[in-house]
Amino acid sequence: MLFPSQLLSGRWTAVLGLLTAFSALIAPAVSVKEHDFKKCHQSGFCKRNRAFADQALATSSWQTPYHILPESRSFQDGQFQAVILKTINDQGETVRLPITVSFLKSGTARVTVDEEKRQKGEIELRHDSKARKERYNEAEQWVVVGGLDLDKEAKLAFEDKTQATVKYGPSSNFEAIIKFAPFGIEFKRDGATQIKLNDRGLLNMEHWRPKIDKPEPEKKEAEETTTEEKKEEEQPKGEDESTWWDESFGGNTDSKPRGPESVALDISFVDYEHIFGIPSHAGPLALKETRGGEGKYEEPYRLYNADVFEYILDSPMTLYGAIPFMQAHRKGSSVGVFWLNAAETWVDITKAKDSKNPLALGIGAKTSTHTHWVSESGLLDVFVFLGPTPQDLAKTYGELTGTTAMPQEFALGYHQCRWNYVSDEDVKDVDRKMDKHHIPYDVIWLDLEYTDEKKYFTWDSHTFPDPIGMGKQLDGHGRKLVTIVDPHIKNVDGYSVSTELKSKELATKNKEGNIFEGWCWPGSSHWIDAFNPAARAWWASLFQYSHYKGSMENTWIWNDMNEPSVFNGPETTMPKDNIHHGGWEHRDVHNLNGMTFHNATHHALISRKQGESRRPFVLTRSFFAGSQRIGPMWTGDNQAAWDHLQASIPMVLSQGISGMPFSGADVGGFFGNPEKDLQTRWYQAGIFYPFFRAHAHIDTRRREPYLAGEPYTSIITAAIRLRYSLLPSWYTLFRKAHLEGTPITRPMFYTHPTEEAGFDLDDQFFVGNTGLLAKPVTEQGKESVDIWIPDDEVYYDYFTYNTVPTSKGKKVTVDAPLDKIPLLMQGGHIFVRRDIPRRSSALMKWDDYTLVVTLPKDGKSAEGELYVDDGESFDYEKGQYIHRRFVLDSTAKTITSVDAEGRDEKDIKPGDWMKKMQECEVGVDKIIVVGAPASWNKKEVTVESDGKTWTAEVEYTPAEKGGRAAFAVIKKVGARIGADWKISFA
Ligand code: NBV
Repeated sequence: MLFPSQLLSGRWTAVLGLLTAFSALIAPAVSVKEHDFKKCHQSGFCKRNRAFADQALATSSWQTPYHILPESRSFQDGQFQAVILKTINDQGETVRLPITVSFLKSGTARVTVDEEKRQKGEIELRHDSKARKERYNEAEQWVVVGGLDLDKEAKLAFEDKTQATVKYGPSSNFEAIIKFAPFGIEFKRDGATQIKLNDRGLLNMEHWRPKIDKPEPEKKEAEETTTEEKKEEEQPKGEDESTWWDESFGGNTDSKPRGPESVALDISFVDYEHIFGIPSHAGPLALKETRGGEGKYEEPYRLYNADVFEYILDSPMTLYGAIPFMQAHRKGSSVGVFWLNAAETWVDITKAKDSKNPLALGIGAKTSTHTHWVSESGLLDVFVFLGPTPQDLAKTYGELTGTTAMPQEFALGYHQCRWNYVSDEDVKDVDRKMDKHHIPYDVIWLDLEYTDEKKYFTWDSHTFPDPIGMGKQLDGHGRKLVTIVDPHIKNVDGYSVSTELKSKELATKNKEGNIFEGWCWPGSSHWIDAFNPAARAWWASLFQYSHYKGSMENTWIWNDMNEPSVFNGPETTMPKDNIHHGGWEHRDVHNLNGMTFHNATHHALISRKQGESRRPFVLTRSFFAGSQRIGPMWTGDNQAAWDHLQASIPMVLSQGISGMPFSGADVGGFFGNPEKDLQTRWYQAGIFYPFFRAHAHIDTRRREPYLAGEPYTSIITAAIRLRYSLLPSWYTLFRKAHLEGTPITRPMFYTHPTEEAGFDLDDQFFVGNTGLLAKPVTEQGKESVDIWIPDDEVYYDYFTYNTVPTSKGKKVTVDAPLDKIPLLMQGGHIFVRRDIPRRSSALMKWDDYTLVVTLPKDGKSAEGELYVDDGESFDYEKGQYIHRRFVLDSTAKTITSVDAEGRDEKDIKPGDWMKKMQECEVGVDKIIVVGAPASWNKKEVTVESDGKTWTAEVEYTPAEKGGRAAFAVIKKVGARIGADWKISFA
């Protein structure tokens, strides 16, 4: 039988590829062609599992066909093992599914279920497939970096033939009740049920079975039936086999050599109404229900990394990256799950009032959320986190999958990008103009067109004849260049990268085991298989300065299209029956693909030159759980529209609570030309994205900030400068994210987990623990915003020091004309700035600091911290950093700075950077105390540090009635930032 894809001759595939690429360039469409991407009913396994769920939920006597064989169970060293039997027919035939429940020291529990037959390779593959027989069991190797130590203290508290109860976790207050028949697991914390697995009986592991060929149905003459129509007709009475053995979509056929193998499970969050996570989707932070109804989605959330051209908003459609981590939250409690599976995955969400007492008719009943997870293949591997705080979840999930890589400091500056800066002269001109207009920036980016015909590692010699000259000019002000390098390699003779990729056999293969060929920007292309260690080593060699001519120490990389995007592939990606290193089908690893490529580039940059050891910078479009260890992501091809600006905020917040906070959206919008007010407002929001980059499509008008004209250019410049002045605080927050897995911009439910009115808010956020509360304007013509106040603390306006008339749980209206960013300071904090505007972050390296102290309502104390290191090397791993803790104590009448980790400066052998910090006496220039009481109305304060005592001048400005708070400025403090110091204001 010929599949449609085989019917297309090479020439036609080429034309098709070109057409797709071309239409991508010129298409004026406003939104994605939704029909290019599957809906659940077009994805065989999703449809089957939804149907299975429908049947189960409609049958009152429904019993899951899975039970644990009691005599197979064992419990040792924090691990419960047994065999689940799945009854597969009326004759009582069963298949064996080994289950392991691991209780980890971190308090996390892990449930893994495999299929014995596939595990042992006792299955037959169809179509002479070269694929592996097992269920994919290597996701862990890519994703999990720690936290797997077993909790040997976990105790089997009870067991009989029907169930086993294990007590585990901190002070043994967690409990897992493993029920044997029907199979299910209930997780409790302090005696109360939090999470239930298979409570609704939707567990479904499609076991292996041989294909039984049925006689061909009689052909209707004269009528041409399409493959899809044929499938519908073939519908059997019992199970829907129509997509078991092959499946077509959009003219591509997936050969499915292993037959049906999906894995599905229902996970219920008992008494939890708010659910967050599973990015990336363009929708609200709090996930919606997906089974239809007003204001709800009809489709499950989909996780299948894809190049979704002109994506739509408020949709559960898949996007470029996937993190299958979900968090449930209710007043004072957070729990979560992590579904470790890299295959195509769908998640249905419904909410229901559960009444423990059926006679209560729902009165007093609490809402629970029921989720249904379905993946196409692989193991069932789910981690259960019992919290109880959002911080606990961030920590335990971070222990497993890793935390944000500590970025170089420049990466937190402003990135100037467009598709494309057309020549090296153009780049140099933009660089000069940014300086002329006093607009700070750190990085300028080159998109596709810098290459010679999209051959990465080459330069177009007409337009970029002197990349080194260009790089040097940028370096003159400490600036960097980022070039795009994608995973598709042009299939052309005479291009050494392509020749080597082929001769060394390092590319992804097609189902026949030959090199896979598809279409992307360069035309006919091959894809590096970054799952292969040899491919990664080779990839690294390509980035050596001696090979990547024209790159230099300040060149960094952007990985785009790594979902991977294949123009003529199914759903614009790779065929699922392609084969990767180790014989794994693409279907098994699809969502990991982008991360493996990102990872390969990251390692390539570490080893560019012997002896050079700097933290790499690689931006990725596609990502998976664990990508945070490598570098930032951005939200892809958004549009220059107000609703896209709005959508960017929940998207970035969602990344943050899902362990990958280093994220941002294209400032200004990728497609289209933003009006000046939109562009301005976008910058005012963009300065709060952890990754702050402006970008634009090739067809858009030039829009560097200095082109906006007045008043826009000045307003944008002020916003960018605000970002730069706060860089010390941003960097400190990245350090926290690196150590503790914490989000950088934080939604209200995270910072105020007991304030229910804040759980649905996703348009305002705190900047880490600085106390800065921002609510960017995202609506056209809006000149004020209503900020919801989560607590009883005092709030000051960032710019005017006005005390904002707030009250807990109420909204306060804050004026926000175009030149004003709605930004409040919560009382009780000390945050750090550098106030001298410079051209780039590198030029601020030796500048003094400003401390801003916001007195709390009770006037008693304020606290904050600063982390600083050389901003580029790995020396911080050897203790070469300064980490201070600042405290204002009104009773003692002091402001102090001590080492936040109790280290003594004298005990740290200073390296070059620390020496220079000491020699240059980089110190505290001024301290602004906002809300300072009248007792601050004095001429001077005493400063003690480094064994000396001196005085510093104080300027006090009294409060204005009903408006500005009083504030004091301690001038020329003069204490070194790395030293202990004490200011007495008695
Ligand atoms: O490389 C060109 C673009 C890039 O500018 C954009 O940021 C990516 O998301 N790329 C996608 C490919 C084509 C987009 C139409």
